[in-house]
Amino acid sequence: MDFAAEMKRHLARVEHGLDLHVPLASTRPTRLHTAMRYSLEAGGKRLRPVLLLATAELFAGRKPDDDAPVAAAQQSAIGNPQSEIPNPLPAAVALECLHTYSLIHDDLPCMDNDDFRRGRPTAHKQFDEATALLAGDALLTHAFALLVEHYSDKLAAALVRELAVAAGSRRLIGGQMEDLLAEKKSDATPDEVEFIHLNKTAAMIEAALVMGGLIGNASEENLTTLRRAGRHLGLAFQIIDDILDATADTKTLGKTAGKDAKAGKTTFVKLHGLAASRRFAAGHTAAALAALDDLSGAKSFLAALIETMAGRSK
Ligand code: GRG
Repeated sequence: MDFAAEMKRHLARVEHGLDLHVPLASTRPTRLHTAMRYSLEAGGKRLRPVLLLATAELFAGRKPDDDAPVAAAQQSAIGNPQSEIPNPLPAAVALECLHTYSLIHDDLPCMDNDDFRRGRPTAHKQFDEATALLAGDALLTHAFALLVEHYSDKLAAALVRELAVAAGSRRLIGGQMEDLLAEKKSDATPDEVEFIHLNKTAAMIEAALVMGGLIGNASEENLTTLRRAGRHLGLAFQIIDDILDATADTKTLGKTAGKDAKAGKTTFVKLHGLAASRRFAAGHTAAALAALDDLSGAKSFLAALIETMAGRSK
């Protein structure tokens, strides 16, 4: 397996999916659609949609023809080289829309008040607060519309449920609420920090793997294994995010670095120190890989992706 080529293929699918499944900036209301696309097209690692696509392929039962060029004539096939499973691309786009909404709202003056995201001015800086708020709202809503429009009733219900729970008050939004409260005090407990990581970060990564599994018609047992892998991967991802915030620069990250320490925020790094944080991240990465071992299928891309994420620099 050529990891770089596989990653390129998945990323091309995601970009194609965003082109295809998000309203064009030229359509009315153009300001809103322009703002939605501004934040989406700023890039980002596309980690969650790639995880979803790769997981769905795991259950598709046959290896994709990874060198197939992305030719215009093949546009309709790009979304789904494995025709025996439903096309995972609209769900991958839904996940990226939802994730991008959370970033836009997180950057708003009433939350993190950030000027810089994905290497660009944040949405409220580029447009205005009301437009950024509405672009986030619209991306959130659009995510669910995509799931309902593109999948059979039964699968759509399962996908909507998974995403709604992951993005809801007990998980993503709940994690964000606790994070905002924790920022106001410098003595958050390890338990509070773990709640924030599990819900603000790991929930959407779990959802990526589980939604991929649902599209691949994975068994209940395999869905549970995917959830476990996602949880560990998400925890590793957030600990590494905390480490990068403390050690990397703004240009490399594409978002403001050093914010946590400046705000006196209790992070994993503040609680445990850099060396122990690196050990915890490595432990969660190993646990995610071990969970993957419990699944059958061609797992080498997913395993390599998990390892790459552990060594990421942004
Ligand atoms: C506003 C409901 C609501 C939630 C906000 C996503 C989020 C929750 C806050 C952003 C700040 C943060 C550090 C969140 C933890 C999750 C995380 C590391 C998000 C950034 O994800 P990346 O690194 O971003 O995958 P890109 O830009 O690469 O997609």
